[in-house]
Parts: sequence; C-alpha cells; structure tokens
Amino acid sequence: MQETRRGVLSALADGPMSGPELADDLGVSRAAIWKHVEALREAGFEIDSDDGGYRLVSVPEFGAEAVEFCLEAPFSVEYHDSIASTNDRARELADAGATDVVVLADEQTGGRGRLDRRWASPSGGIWFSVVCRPALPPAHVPIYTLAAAVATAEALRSVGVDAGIKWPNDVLSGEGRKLVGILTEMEGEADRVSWVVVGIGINANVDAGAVPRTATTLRAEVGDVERAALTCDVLDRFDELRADPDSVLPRWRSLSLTLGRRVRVETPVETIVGEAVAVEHPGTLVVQTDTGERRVSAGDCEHLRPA
Ligand code: BT5
Repeated sequence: MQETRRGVLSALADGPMSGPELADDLGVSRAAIWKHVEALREAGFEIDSDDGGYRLVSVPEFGAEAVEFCLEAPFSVEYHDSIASTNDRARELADAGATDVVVLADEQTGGRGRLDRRWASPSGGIWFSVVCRPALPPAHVPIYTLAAAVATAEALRSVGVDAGIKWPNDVLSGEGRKLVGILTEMEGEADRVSWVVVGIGINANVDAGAVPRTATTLRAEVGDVERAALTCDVLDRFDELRADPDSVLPRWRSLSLTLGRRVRVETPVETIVGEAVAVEHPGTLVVQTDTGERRVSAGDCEHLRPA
C-alpha cells in the first residue's frame, strides 16, 4: 500500500483525526490527505468526516487493501476477484523479477493441485500464492511447503479449528477432511533457486457442497471467518518461519497427524507401506517398513488403520 495511505489508516485506527492534523503528522498537504481518504473509500474503507475530523468506521472484508492494512510482513498484495490460477499469475510475476508479492483471489477458475489435478476454488475461499527468492539450493525448497502448512494450521487453530497436518502439505480438520492444499513450484539452477511460488488454498467461507466429499470448509467447521485477518495471520507466520527455518520442523511435528500412523505413500516410482516414524530436514518422511527404514521426499500419503 502507498506509504502515506498506510499512514492515514494507521493514524485513524487510533481514533478520529482532522485533515490538518493528519497533514501535519504525515508531512503532506491537506489536499493530499483528502485524495488518500477518497482512494481508501473507493477501496472499501468506510471513513466518516464531520467537524471532529475523519473517523474510520469499517475496513473492507477482503482484497489487497484489506490485507495490506493488517499485514506486518513485507509483502505487497495483488488482488483479483476472479483469476484462472494465482500460482500461474505468481509465476509470471516471478519470471519478471518480482519478489515478496502475494497474488490473492476470491475465486479461481483454473485452480491447480499437484500433478495438474483440479483444485475447486469457488468464490468465498482464500486462494493465494507467495513469490519468494530464497538463497537456497533446490533440494531444500520442501521446507517452504512445510512452513506454509505450519503457518496455515496454526492460523486455523487460532480461529478455533482443530487443524492438523498430513504429510507433506495437507491441512486437515479433526475428522481428517481436507481444509487446505499447498502447491509449491520453483525455478532454479542446480545449486540455487531463482524463485519459489508457494500457493495456498483455504476452503474458507464456502459451502461444503462446493468442495469434494473428502474435503470440508471453515464455514462448515466453525462458521464464516474474517478472511483478510486470517490471510494476514498466515502470511505473518509464514514470514517468521522462513526467517528461521530451524523452527519449522519442531512446529510441524507438533501439528502432525502423520507421525506414529501407518501410512501408504505413493511416490512416482513405487508404493511404500509402513509406520511414519519421523520427519527430517527439509521435509523427508521416514517410514519403518517390514524390510527396514525408507526415506521419502515426495509423494501422496494415505493414513491407514493400524495393522
Ligand atoms: C493440493 O494438491 O492440495 C494443492 C492445492 C493448491 C491450491 C492452491 S489455491 C492457490 C494456488 N493457485 C493454484 O492454482 N493452486 C494453489 P493435491 O495434493 O494434488 O490435491 C488435489 C486433490 O484435492 C484433488 O484431486 C481433489 O481430490 C482434492 N480437491 C480439489 N479441490 C479441493 C478443495 N477445494 N478442497 C479440498 N480438496 C480438494
């Protein structure tokens, strides 16, 4: 968000203020304050003005400004009411050199899962993709996927959802239904990534009938949520985790629904069945099978009943 505009908002968040006071505080003209207030009104902020000055009445429910208003992490936000896929748009921005940009949408018409599966993304959800340029070798990128799962599961717990993580990247409800999917894509050289796009889809204010039967939504679990606040919470946690990668695995383990379970993991080349006994940097699952320990870095994991 433009800096003066952000200044106007944070001043008004503390209480009403007159145009001249705002102008003085922010070091701009009164006409400039008026222009910024008009722009904020257009973006959905309800700002009253009377003899006492300007008063912030309400903030928009969703959108770039709503998220930038509550965000502490240094991301800028590009918002779309409807877009094919936020990951596709984020990849375009990444190819053009962008970093720390979030592409956010209310609806996706071509949402993608892993292996080009379809991802249902009706209006009312929280569909977004984060463009990052970490100084990492490609083999370490899975830690970003785990960080996104931790950030999302923790944020969902803070709004009352009994969320846990199924390896590697599904956030499930207490009954094991999928609430969130994460799709990480990257480009890079052998020793260093050029960009990483982390796509996160949260079934938020959506009817359960609009997502597959194996899934659920926040509306069905806890009722509608404040989407902008939840998006900010996820992004702030993700930003904190990427700055301290060593904190990801301990937090992931404490949210894990997979460790200690019997699992079947389908990898591109084989099927591994056994007990999930550990997760190791950068996100490798260790499975104890009848023939010994196996380490898996990617695949689809299914939780099985105990043998
Ligand atoms: C995922 O794939 O779980 C990754 C989903 C990532 C979606 C986000 S939304 C923002 C960004 N932009 C995109 O285009 N994508 C990302 P996977 O593990 O392959 O799971 C896909 C499977 O989940 C599908 O085959 C369905 O069975 C199921 N599914 C589809 N839509 C769903 C939904 N809304 N909720 C839960 N499950 C769903």
